[in-house]
Amino acid sequence: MDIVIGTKAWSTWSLRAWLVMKRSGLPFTETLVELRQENDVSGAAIRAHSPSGLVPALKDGDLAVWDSLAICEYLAGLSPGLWPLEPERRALARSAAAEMHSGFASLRGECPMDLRAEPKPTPLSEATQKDVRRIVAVWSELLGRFGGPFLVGEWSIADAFYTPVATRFRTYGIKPSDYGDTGAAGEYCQRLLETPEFLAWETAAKR
Ligand SMILES: N[C@@H](CCC(=O)N[C@@H](CS)C(=O)NCC(=O)O)C(=O)O
Repeated sequence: MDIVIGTKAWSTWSLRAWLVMKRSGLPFTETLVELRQENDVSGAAIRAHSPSGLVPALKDGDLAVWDSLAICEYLAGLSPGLWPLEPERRALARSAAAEMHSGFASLRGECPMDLRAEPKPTPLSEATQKDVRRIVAVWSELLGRFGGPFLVGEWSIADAFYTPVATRFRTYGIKPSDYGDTGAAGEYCQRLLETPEFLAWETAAKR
């Protein structure tokens, strides 16, 4: 399998799928497309691999899967353990991942991931504060219900979906404790930034 990803410092959707690819334990290669090149150079390079013109895409023989959540679902079908087996945990992990996949537009627009940026506290709009409050509530609820260390216990696809959020919190100086956290969410946020898979991605992003 080959995973087509964008610039590691910026591409949050690539990061999510790549983390899951790594955790799957399946052998893979990666094709990196540098984003934001002029004259549609990036777009043309992506379209050569991805029918949507977006990264990530996963190529497996003549199959091209072109959306981060679909890639994760495909990998979960090939490798056990990426979603929890127990229906309750699985349903809540999927809910959390889906809410991230389709939501939090204000946070995503206002606080883009930049793994090369120096962390700096930044004032947030009302809409982004609302997104942050909701994310902290989701984390707190699931960590409280299942006891951690990850959202539904063991690491799952849901944690891949929130790893870029943890980088944004760090870069823009967003403290979960200012948004209703009583401790577990902040610790979880830090934990996401300390997994070996994320650290490997971050090192490559800074190179
Ligand atoms: N819903 C898609 C979103 C993918 C997406 O927006 N990817 C961005 C990069 S993170 C992209 O390819 N942008 C094209 C470009 O920057 O040229 C997914 O989950 O994979």
